[in-house]
Amino acid sequence: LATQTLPLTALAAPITGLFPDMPETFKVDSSSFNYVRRDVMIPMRDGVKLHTIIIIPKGAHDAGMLMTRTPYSADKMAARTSSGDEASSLQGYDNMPDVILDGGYIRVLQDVRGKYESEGRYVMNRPMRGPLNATSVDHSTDTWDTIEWLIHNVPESNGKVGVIGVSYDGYTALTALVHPHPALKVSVPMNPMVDGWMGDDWFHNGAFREEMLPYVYEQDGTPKNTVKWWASQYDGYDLYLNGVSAGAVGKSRGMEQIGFFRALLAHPAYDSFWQAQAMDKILASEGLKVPTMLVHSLWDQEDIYGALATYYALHRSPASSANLYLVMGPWNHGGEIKAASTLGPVALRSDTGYYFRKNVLEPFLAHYLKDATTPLPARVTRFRTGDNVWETTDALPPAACASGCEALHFQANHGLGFSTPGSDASPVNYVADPAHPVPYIPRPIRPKGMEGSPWPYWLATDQRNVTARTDVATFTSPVLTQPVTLRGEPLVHLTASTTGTDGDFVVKLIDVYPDEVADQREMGGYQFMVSADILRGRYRNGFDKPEAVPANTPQLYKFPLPMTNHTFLPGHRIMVQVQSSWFPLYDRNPQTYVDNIFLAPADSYKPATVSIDVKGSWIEVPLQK
Ligand code: PG9
Repeated sequence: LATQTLPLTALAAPITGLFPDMPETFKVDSSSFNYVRRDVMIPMRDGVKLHTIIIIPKGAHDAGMLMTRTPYSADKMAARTSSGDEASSLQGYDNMPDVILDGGYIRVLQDVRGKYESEGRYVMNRPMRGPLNATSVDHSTDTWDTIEWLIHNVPESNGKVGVIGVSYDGYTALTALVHPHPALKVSVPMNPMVDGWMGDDWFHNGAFREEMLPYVYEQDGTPKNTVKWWASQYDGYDLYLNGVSAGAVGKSRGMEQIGFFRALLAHPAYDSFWQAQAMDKILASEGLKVPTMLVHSLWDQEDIYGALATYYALHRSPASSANLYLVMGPWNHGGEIKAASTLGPVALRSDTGYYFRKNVLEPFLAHYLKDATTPLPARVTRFRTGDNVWETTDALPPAACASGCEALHFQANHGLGFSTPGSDASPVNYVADPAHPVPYIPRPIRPKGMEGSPWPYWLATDQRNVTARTDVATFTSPVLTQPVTLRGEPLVHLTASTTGTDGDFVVKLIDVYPDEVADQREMGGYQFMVSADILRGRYRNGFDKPEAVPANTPQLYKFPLPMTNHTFLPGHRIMVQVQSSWFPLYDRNPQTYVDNIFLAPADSYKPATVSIDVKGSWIEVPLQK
């Protein structure tokens, strides 16, 4: 009450009693800290200033700079300053304190334009300047302008900059490679978002990842994610089922206000909007001029497509491949920067995250940012699951089983094997009912970011939770007597008909553990998915040209599955499952052809009988002989 009557000038004067209390700005006394933190606003070429945090080990000189550009708050990434020790200030998302501290790097964290403390307007995936972006700025110019500022304003540095980051921040590490600044010496895109339509965050082969709606809502609704998604049901299965289509769910929450949501609805197919912003295509035409280590997680639940698509796109050119390195490990999204001796319940027998950081990433960064005499790692370093070993090689096998693969045939009586099926192999049928879609994880479904969500490791979920469903077709090999190693991208050749006029096909390659596993009893009979994906049937003849499926007419559904590097051990069995929904991660296909599934009316969702031609279906697998 007293405050209301005091004149403002009185605030500065010493007053006894309750007032004044809180200082207008509290200054942290950091003189005893072992690092110096600078918060700066770096001007870009169009005048917009980007908030940048620079963390410098005390006494540093001639140090390399390691930068991450992020839409997830630079402040949060450097938030844990409670101990005055630099290790503590680098605990946030995307930091690898061991690599950064042991390397003595200057850490640079920047809010991308329009997010958190940076000026400007945010665009979800801001396309590069060109047909989709008529402005003078994009992530590549913002990176260039930032590096230009850093090399002139951080006297403790040696003028060499590396960019590094996971996911969105891996995407910004890729955009830095377009017309790169000469001081950019190295880039490490980890699990980067590369092509949102083909197989990363927004769609997979045309099926929309409906559970990304909350991410779009929060990330693109306000600069600081202050407006939070609201759930109308605890179980995501009910929420999205009641909402009918993904478009209707978004509209019910006012998402038409968000430009990116409108763009999703306007571009359900792989048209020029998606093609022109795919970073693998952009970099293939740009050429790779900066040494780059792509990091891929074999169980990446968010961006399983991008790193390898970029690898294959660049590897074709000798000039680009001279700068190209790849690591693939047994990780989920971002698992490589954490302790990783397990993948969900699957034991890996050693800390694979630490191994990667110490033996592969550290020397790579040191070579380019500190000391060129540090030996470089192999061109490709990869982990093989099953027998759990690291291996190195010069190059990956050809993409999508382009050569050297063998057919793993569907067989009679739900069998699976390398010999061609006998004439007794009759079709396998199931009824796919959009009113009861197959859940991708056990219900209640707690999606990404929600308390208790199994999202980070869902790709390693035990598939027994759906095997008994009558709308999941299962084919299983006899018990293996020899190890079977698959190394590459399997290619599905599924021949099936449907009574509907559209439909989705999910194909899963599964390692079935023996009935009993002596040293890990809970793994007895576990059905461990090693590679799986979905194809929206309307795109079977071209991703840019949706076509109705002719009812009751066998069609070929041919599509690659994600990279695998796995040994099925003796005593295990190989299993393939086919189903027509993976809900609510992917929106439901109404199974009646409509122009735009985002807007499918409730009465278009109809059950359909799917008939798999067993004799005409197999998976080409990259079998190591
Ligand atoms: N996978 C997340 C993402 C990247 C790009 C666009 C949308 C989402 C991420 O983890 O950053």
